[in-house]
Amino acid sequence: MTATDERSHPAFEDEFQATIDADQRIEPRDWMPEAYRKTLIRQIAQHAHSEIIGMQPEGNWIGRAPSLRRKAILLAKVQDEAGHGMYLYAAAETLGVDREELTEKLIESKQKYSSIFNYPTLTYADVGVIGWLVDGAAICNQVPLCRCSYGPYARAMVRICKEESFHQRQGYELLLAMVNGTPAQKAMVQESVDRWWWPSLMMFGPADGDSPNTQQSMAWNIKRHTNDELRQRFVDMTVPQAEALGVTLPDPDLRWNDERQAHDFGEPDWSEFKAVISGAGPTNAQRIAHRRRAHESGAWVREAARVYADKQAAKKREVTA
Ligand code: FAQ
Repeated sequence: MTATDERSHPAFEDEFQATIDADQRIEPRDWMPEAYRKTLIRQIAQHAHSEIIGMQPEGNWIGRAPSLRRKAILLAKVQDEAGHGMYLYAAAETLGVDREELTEKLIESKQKYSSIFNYPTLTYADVGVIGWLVDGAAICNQVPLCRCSYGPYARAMVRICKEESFHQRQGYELLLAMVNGTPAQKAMVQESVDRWWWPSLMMFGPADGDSPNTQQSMAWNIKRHTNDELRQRFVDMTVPQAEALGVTLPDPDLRWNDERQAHDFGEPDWSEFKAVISGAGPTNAQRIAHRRRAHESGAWVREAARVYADKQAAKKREVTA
């Protein structure tokens, strides 16, 4: 069945639902409910924007990396994030929007990006902690998205997740070097963990009871787990890693619960989360201003590419005329 097929709506809907029920993929050529398309555009655009804005906090340290090796690793990681943004914008474009339009919405603050990128990177330990915690949380959230019902998004996630694994490992390896370094380096790691722990937990989104989109997104097989399920998985995965590093996670309520076979942990400060996602976080204004400047200063490149493409098309027309 194609999007231009003239069969009646209920038939389209039945076929769509049968595809979802059979846990098969919806492809761009398939008919899909408008609300499904809109949900995907919202999530994929937010995800793409997060990758692009997410280049800024770590990009801040490229010129100050402590060695050539660290600089090469960091450069590669930040470039990967640009690549992830591109795959994701391309996936969104299969739903009938274009990248230019999405970028405009981002710089006009009409679309969101992840809350985590609205915190400053104050020390080099933040590079390691972002790799360990932020990429670790991203992996937890994104591995299930490789099984998302929308084909282009699911396929983009496969490659992205492979690269995120490298990102997480480079962060952990950097932290291992620092905690085995001088007492000042170890203290720097702990101070960074203290700042990033709670914002990392907030990456998974609001608690399930306050998440308006989860239920429908799960029914459509876009999301495969709830926000709280993934947050729990992240905590359980991270606690032994923190122990191996010799750092303390800043949560007095964090403890193993034998009955649940999982860790209990404290409640993130949801008022802070709400403030950050509504634009009042520590670096929201700076992040958007920087993105806007980059977009404006790239205008001539886009213009040149457009003129070149027009010239090529005109030449082709001359040849075939
Ligand atoms: N930040 O009903 P829900 C990365 C919004 S990539 C900002 O639960 P949903 C790689 C949500 O949009 C990180 N806003 O929503 C990297 C909704 O608002 P809306 C990005 C948030 O969509 C590492 C409202 O709250 N990852 O880190 C956040 O079902 C290092 C209600 O929430 C993705 O985007 C938040 N944390 O679940 C790059 C993964 N949480 O749109 C560089 C894909 C919620 O109705 C360096 N996305 N909101 O106005 C998802 O899995 C989902 O969209 C969730 C949110 C789980 C984020």
